[in-house]
Amino acid sequence: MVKKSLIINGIQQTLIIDENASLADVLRKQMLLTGCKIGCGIGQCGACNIILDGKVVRSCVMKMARVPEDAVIMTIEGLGTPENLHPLQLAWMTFGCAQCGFCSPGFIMTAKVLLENNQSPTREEVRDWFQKNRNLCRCTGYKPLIDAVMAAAKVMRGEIKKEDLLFKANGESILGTSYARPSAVAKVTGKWDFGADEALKMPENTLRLALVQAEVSHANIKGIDTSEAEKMPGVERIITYKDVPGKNRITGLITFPTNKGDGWDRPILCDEKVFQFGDAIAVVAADTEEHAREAAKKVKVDLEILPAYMSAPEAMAEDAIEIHPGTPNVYFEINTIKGEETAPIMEKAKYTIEMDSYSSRQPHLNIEPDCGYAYIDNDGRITIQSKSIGIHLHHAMICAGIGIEPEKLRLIQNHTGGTFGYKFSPTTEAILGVAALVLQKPVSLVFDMYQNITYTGKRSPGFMHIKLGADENGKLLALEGDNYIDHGPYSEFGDLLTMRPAQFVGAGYDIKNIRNKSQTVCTNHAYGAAFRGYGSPQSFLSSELAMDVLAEKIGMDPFELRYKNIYKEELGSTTPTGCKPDVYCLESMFDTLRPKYEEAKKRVAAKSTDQVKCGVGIALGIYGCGLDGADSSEAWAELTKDGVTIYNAWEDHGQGADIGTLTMAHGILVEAGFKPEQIKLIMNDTARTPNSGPAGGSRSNVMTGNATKLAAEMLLNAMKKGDGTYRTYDEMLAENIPLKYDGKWVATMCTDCSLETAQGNPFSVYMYELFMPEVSVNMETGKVTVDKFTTVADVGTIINKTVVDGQIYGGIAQGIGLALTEDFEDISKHNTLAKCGIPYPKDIPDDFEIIYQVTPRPYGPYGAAGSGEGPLTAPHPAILNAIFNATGARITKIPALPEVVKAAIEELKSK
Ligand code: MCN
Ligand code: FES
Ligand code: FES
Repeated sequence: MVKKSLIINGIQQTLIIDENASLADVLRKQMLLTGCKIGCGIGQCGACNIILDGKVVRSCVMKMARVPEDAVIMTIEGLGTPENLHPLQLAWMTFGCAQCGFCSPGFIMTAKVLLENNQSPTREEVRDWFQKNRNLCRCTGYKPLIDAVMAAAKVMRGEIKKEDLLFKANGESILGTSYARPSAVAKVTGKWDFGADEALKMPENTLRLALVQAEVSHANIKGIDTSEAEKMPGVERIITYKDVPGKNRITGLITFPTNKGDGWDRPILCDEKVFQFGDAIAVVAADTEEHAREAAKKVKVDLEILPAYMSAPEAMAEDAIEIHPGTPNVYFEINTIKGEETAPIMEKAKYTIEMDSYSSRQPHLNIEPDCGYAYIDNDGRITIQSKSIGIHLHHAMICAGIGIEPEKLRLIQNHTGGTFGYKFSPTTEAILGVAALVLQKPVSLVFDMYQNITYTGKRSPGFMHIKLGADENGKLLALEGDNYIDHGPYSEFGDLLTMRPAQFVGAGYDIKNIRNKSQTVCTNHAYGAAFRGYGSPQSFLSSELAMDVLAEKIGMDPFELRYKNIYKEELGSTTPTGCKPDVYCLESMFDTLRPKYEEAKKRVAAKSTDQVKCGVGIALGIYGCGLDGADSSEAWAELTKDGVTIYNAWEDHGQGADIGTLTMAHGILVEAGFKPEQIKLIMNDTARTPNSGPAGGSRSNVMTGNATKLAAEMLLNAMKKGDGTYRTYDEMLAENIPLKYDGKWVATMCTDCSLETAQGNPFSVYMYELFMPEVSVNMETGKVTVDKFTTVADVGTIINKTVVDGQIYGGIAQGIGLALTEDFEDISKHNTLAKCGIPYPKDIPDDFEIIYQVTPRPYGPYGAAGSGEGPLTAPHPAILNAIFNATGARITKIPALPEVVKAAIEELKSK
């Protein structure tokens, strides 16, 4: 230990520190300056960037020994206050840069140093600077961040006033505006505590947990020896499956009765078997995280290694044993049977094409590692706070496994630094619940990035086969498919996911006859979790590549082939599930894109050289807003002395549940003169908010939006007087009129898809998007760069413009990663953000054009659809189509890494 004097945020401080500790740890744990975030912990993400003696420093990898005496340190807490924001902080709010907000302090501090040294940077200089300082953002697609720095620079140069940056409501409705989200101020000032930050501030008797995790992918457990670990310093107790009071299973809540499993296949703590790498075998509770982690290393597990099936074909092999004895490895099948038998039609079709594609095990790569804590609240409830994006859903999934009465379990969502769907599955919730119950003390569990990557769910790979038949004019006649979804060892939502290819392969096109079979396969690779787009990226990879292959065979422009075949009202076009789409909006979207496409073709042709070939690609993507069938949501509105309080459980990944809720309610309440700041939000606590359903399937804007709007309407109606004016709070009380209203919205117009044919009307509202990337391919190295991205989106009425822009930029950025770099196949290699191929600022184009078409949706609140998943439906086949357009090499497996593209180019040359 040494004494060190530091000037932190303008104040001289004397600290006793361990010279081996990182600067980030000292700032966070000793100073509680939690605006400095820990993402990767190894210098890859910039979340911990602070300023030290005028330089940007990644504080997680800066040892205290290297921090000079009297160093001048500035963290986000020292920059601006909510009352007096720095121009960068204001600009971050204006441009919607703080989606989840986890990366915001690091970016803002990095940008501050740039602007101190160069008040007039170019956009490219800003991008270079962020790239150099390793700043990663998984939510925004980077462009808004560059916009924000450019705007802040203008303020600092005195060209615009700080006050002019932010949109102000002025008594009008904020619907469709850029009104900043309520959480923005806290996010840009570093005051928005995430789970790991709150865990540091818990009471002294809090026990810190560490997991003993499997390092093999499939094994029988013969014994667990905790004796040595129990003697380690600080250890309070080691918990194994024997201590779990309940069923020790997380139930996957089987969605469809034709599923051959029972859904009780995922242990909270492994008892008989290890099913995948990372599975939790025991939990160590100790006084500090370091002690818990050290002790965890001493737990000995006696294993009988079994063959590990790391992909669907391996698990389907004839000699493969059942991963869950008693349940076949292929445990669910769904067939789309639409129209006439396809085989005779294919035989007569003038043109047929047939192809396979493979959609990868994309990792979510949220910058905030998974974390949570639990305690027993004053009402005796086990209270679990985590990144859950389905608090009521998870309540039902873990309650019996922990072994408590439902009313004794309370789930609360913490501020969440991005999930992109992985938190549709419970992660640490049940373990935290068991630990709090067994230990009767508060507990916390914080993953590091390695754990976050290796032991959270992933996008399920899709092995997709497709055949298309068309007549002499290119009119589609029939589609056949045969698909396998590798869903890892746990069945939760595997059947639902497998329903998606049944609903979305070929979606967007008028195809009267379909035979498409999809099956779910249990494997020992990472368990399948929801991931933005949920089944649509696998589906559109198949059909949107196939459309290009067909266009090539016919000798038609891929744009024209699509245009000819898209849904048209006059043709009575129906979806693959045989129902009318909510709106027919694709034709006009293509009309809008056509001139842009023509320009792009000329542009890429002009740019192409022998060394670097350029191309343009097209794909369409569609996704439903909701869970299948009569999905529903609930929200409450209550009049208070100061305004209105809205209660709902619209969980916030970072997408903007707060601004969504506020705008939905304000759009109604503005009639009675309420200002946005008079609307208070109480969200995401099973003890205080109604069940609004999970924030997945891009359902919330439609479902919870409708419920919230309804609750506000009910309140407004109750407040309305005969003369058209509105009662005050006191008048309502005096007249004994209830103050609180319950808005319940049910998609009664929907039906489940038949389990025999997949025919039905599963979604009330869809979102539509066209993708047009322009790429350059280095013919030597195979490296692909996306130079420009144009997209036409129809998400209905826009509720908040900045939010939707951000969803689209961020979703497409993830699509670029999906297409070109991201993977989690090799567990021994794909275990850091960088090695998993996360895109850095320079991997995403700054030349990004979003064109909106607004087709109001009959069942959407104010006519709105959702927006979260649309941008990640089909950007990746569009990129592969652009690579083909550039080079003639057809890539059908993602990611299209340079070596893959290079090999395809070489193969082409050799033909
Ligand atoms: N919205 C809008 N106008 C529309 C449509 C949507 O303003 N016409 C806004 C909504 O108010 C909401 C956002 O767009 O703030 C997304 O709405 P919606 O599509 O209904 O999606 P959900 O709120 O249900 O959020 C979930 C969705 C999914 S499924 C994933 S996965 C996802 C996503 O949103 N993960 C995200 N976006 C994400 N964004 C961030 N930053 N981080 C994640 O983890
Ligand atoms: Fe420090 Fe990622 S670079 S947390
Ligand atoms: Fe950047 Fe979420 S806002 S990671």
